[in-house]
Amino acid sequence: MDGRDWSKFLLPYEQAVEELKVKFKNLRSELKKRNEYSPIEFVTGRVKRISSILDKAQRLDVPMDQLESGIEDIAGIRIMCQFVEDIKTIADFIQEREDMSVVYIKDYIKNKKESGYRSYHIIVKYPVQTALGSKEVLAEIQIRTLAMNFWATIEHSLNYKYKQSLPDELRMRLSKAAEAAFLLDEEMSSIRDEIMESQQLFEDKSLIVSKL
Ligand code: 0O2
Repeated sequence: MDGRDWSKFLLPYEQAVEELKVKFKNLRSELKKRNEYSPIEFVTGRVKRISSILDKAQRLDVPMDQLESGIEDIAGIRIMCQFVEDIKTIADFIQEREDMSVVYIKDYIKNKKESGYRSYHIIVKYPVQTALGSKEVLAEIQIRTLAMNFWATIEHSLNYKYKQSLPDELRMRLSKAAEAAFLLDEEMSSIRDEIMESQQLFEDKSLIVSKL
């Protein structure tokens, strides 16, 4: 594929990422407007870089003509939440939606990765309406707490710097940091009711002030 073919190949994935970001952001704002608790804190998304697609295809032995089915995270959405409990709520929302269908789940919370990585991945099929008609693409939705995201973001940038071969000392420290993030999530969950109540009070107060 030359540069022009690649940009055409990525078009439906770009569209899927844009649409899915809007849909999950809307879910958050709708729940807030309904005065309900939102399990979604914020949403990001990206289309995988061509070099990363090619690296992954090589690593997983995916032929060039099977990238669409063989690489599941070309379109990637990330949903951040406050509490571990919110992850299940978001996963249930996704299961029930009629505009996407769940293909399978990778639960790196029950089974954390060797690196210490924790996150809940849902691979979905999502139809986009393109100029050439309807096209179903795969997308990976990663759901994680703010603490999991903090750890993963830092580990990702360190891995990028050290080109996947982290010095042992750093690897050990990251493993300890992953444990600390896990404990932070546990601690926050144990005072979840208290935190949610105070956030609700704070939002009610902001609403009154904005109406004045
Ligand atoms: P980018 O730059 O966003 O494309 P495997 O590596 O085979 O064990 P696989 O199938 O590649 O697992 O993992 P999966 O579940 O498809 O998830 C891939 C994405 O999950 C990664 O994308 C990261 O966003 C995230 N991820 C998975 N493992 C780790 C980890 O140990 N540390 C961090 N920080 N993130 C991880 P890319 O391709 O890395 O990133």
